[in-house]
Amino acid sequence: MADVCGTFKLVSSDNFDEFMKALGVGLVTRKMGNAVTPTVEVTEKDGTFTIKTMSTFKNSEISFKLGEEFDEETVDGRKVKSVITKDGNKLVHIQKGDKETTIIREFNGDEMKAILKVDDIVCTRVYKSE
Ligand code: ACD
Repeated sequence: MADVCGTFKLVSSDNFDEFMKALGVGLVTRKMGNAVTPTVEVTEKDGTFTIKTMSTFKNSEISFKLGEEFDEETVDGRKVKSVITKDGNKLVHIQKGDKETTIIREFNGDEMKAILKVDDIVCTRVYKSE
C-alpha cells in the first residue's frame, strides 16, 4: 500500500460552511455537513486508489489511477471531471465543473489534513488515525 493510505476520523474543520456556500449548497445540507464527523479510508491496490468518505449523513467512494481523468458525482450532486495526482505525501484532487475545486489531502503519520479550495475560499479539515 502507498504512503498515503490509512483510516482517519475528522477532528477539526475550519471554513467548511463558507466552502459549501460558495458551491451553492443549501442551508439544511450545510447544517448536516457541518455536524458530521466523517471517516476517510484511503487504500491502494495494483495502482488503483480508493477513497471512501463515510458519515451518518452521506457517503462517497471514488476509485482512480493517478493522473487519469474520471467522472465523479460529488456529495452535493455536482457532476465533475476529476484528476488526482500524487506529490510526495499529498494527493492533489482537481474537480472541473461549473466551478473548479481542489482538495489537497496531506498525510503526516497519524494525521491527514484536507485543504479544500474554491474561488478564494480555503477550508482546512484535520483527520487523525482511528
Ligand atoms: C472531506 C470533505 C468531503 C466533502 C468535500 C466536498 C463536498 C462539497 C460540498 C459538501 C456538501 C455537503 C456536505 C455533506 C456531507 C459532508 C461529509 C460527508 C462526506 C461524504 O473530505 O472532509
